[in-house]
Amino acid sequence: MRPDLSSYRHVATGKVRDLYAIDDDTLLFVASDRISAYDHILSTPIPDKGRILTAMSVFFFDALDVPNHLAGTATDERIPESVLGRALVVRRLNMVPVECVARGYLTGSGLADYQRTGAVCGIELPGGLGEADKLPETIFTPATKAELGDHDENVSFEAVVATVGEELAVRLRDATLDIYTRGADLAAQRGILLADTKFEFGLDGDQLVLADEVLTPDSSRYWDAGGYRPGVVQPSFDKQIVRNWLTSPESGWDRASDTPPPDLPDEVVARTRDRYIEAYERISGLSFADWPGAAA
Ligand code: Q0N
Repeated sequence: MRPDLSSYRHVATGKVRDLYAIDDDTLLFVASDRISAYDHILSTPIPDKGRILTAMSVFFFDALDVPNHLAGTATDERIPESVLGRALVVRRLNMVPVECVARGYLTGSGLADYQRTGAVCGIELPGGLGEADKLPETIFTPATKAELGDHDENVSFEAVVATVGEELAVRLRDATLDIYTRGADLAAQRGILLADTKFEFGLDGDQLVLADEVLTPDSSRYWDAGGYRPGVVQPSFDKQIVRNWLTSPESGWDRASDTPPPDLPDEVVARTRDRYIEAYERISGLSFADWPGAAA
């Protein structure tokens, strides 16, 4: 008999994920079906998104050769039936307060910083780079949670050294670049580019442990390699259908306004769900139908 989710104390909430305490050493990490776009959490969930992203995280945790926070299988008996397939039992760690980002391509806040300063997180880049260009080498571009608002702030490697010390800063950078490279190689074999990605690490004593979700479309920018055209903003592999609809006259929504986005039409929901499944199945080579927790 699986426990009810209400038997666990809620310990942290993200925009689309939640953490519960199982015991002193163990947490339940739960991914929801919520989706964000243009800095809004949409009112319409994407059915199975939480299960698909959980399946992707588990695929990559298994494929990567680094210690991770998983402390049970996807069918662990401590997982409540109500969240089966979208929850994982994880080891409680001392989280390192650094968002560990690796970038292989220039876009988003990295491009904005480059255009302003010629550098990203203090790393000087060659001149003449533009939107979506591949970088000469993968760079470590750490960020910290902003004091106000929800946008992370890019910081220099020296700022990370000041926060966690040189030894740990170097381990974070090395692990981040290694894991990005492994993830990008796996995706590239399936025709998908990993533009950039964010990792969170924790410590278990002296051991550096990969935590949070890994290499999911929520923590990463995935682009279809077949449509890659440097110079313009690349369509997001997973969210482009939602973005296109929200910014079309059809939605009636003004992105610049303070109003929340409208409910998504069923067709946009269904096509977006299919994109998440396609991303999982293409990258992993596995079938989502085999993942636990499907409605009976
Ligand atoms: C932890 N966050 C930030 C889920 C994700 N293994 C762990 N041990 C201790 N703390 C954390 C983890 C993990 N992962 C990670 N906060 C606490 C991101 N959260 C926000 C809420 O939902």
